[in-house]
Formats: sequence, C-alpha cells, structure tokens
Amino acid sequence: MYILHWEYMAGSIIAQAMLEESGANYRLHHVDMEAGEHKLKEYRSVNPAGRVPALGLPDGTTIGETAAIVTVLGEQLPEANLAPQPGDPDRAGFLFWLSVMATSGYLTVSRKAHPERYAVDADATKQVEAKAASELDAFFDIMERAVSGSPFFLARGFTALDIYLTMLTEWSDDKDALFSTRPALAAVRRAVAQRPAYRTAINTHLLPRQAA
Ligand SMILES: N[C@@H](CCC(=O)N[C@@H](CS)C(=O)NCC(=O)O)C(=O)O
Repeated sequence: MYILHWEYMAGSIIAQAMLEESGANYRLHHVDMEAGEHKLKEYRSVNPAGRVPALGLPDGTTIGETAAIVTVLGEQLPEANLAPQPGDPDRAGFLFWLSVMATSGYLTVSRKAHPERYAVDADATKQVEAKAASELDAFFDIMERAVSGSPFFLARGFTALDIYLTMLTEWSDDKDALFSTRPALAAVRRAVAQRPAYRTAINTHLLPRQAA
C-alpha cells in the first residue's frame, strides 16, 4: 500500500491523481502545514527536506519531490500507461519536460506565492513577486509552444505530464488570462479535468476552500 503525505492544494495533487488513475491501493496522511507539521521532527523523519508531498512506497521506502514521485509511480504502475517506460523512445523527452515542470514551473509558482521568503524587506518582496509573475507567464508560454499532442502534451497521448501541467495551472489566480492566449494549455486542462481520477484528487485537495 502507498501512503501519500499531502496538504490542501499542494503538489500532492499529481501523486493522488496518478494513484487514482492506476487503481493502486493507497491511504492519505494529511500534513497540516498551517500548523507547521511539516517542520516537526516526526515529518522530517518522513521527508528530511520538509516538503509536501511525500510518498511511502509499498516496500517501506519514502520519497519526496514530485519529479521523483512521478518517475517512480510511472515505473511501478506501468499498466496505467502514465509514463513511457525505460527503453521507450519518448522516455527522454518525458523526463526532460517533467523536470522543467517540477523546477521552472513549481518553484516559480512557489516564489510568486511566497515572495517574502526571497526578499529582505517589503519593497524587495514586491519586486520578487512581480518578477516571479512575469517568469511564470514566460514559463506558460514555453509550455504552450511545447505541447505536441492534441489535446495532450505529448503526441503519444495522455501521460502524467498532462496531470502535472494541469496542476500548475490550478495554482493560477487568473485562469482567464492564463488560458485566453494559450489554447493548447486550455485543451490539456479540459481533457484532464474530465478524468474521474483527477476529479477525485482535486476534490480531496479543494475541500477547505469549498467549505469556506
Ligand atoms: N520541489 C518540491 C517542491 C514541493 C514544495 O515546495 N511543496 C510545498 C507545498 S506546495 C512545501 O512543502 N513547502 C514547504 C514550506 O512552505 O515550508 C517538489 O517538487 O515536490
């Protein structure tokens, strides 16, 4: 059984959607980041990097980092066809774009959401936020041009990259602006949002906002 350490609207969306797509046996463990649980010794023993998500694997190993989680789940659950397997000609491109999404994408989203962590005072915070917003715009332009399938990111069809990209768009606070000039991204998002696995994952991750 897999154990997914998750938080509302965190990067655990991709892991849960992949687990749901594959029908794998898993349970959820909520990490209350607002209460600082990710900084406690107990959670550090799960993920020494102190980040969410983390995934406990059936063999007892636990890993963090979404790029590693996607790669490992793709290999361990091949029947779900969420990632090209080793030896597949699409594997190198898959790993390349996964890394781009997990670094340029996820980290720029984080910098825009928490600019104060990258600045020494309020003025600098504003500048960091503005720069992160323009970098995020440029990132989504790169993604738009990189889509090679229809409606999916890779020409081969649906993969975990579509889920990852949709998760990144989920964190945008102006989706009209994001999608109005990026039809390929909008098509990926529409296709992913219809999938029952993604809906289950997003419903788990949205709960407090829906209740608010
Ligand atoms: N590179 C990490 C980023 C994960 C990440 O930054 N997660 C956020 C929650 S969405 C987090 O744990 N932040 C820790 C903190 O805010 O102290 C990954 O791909 O998993």
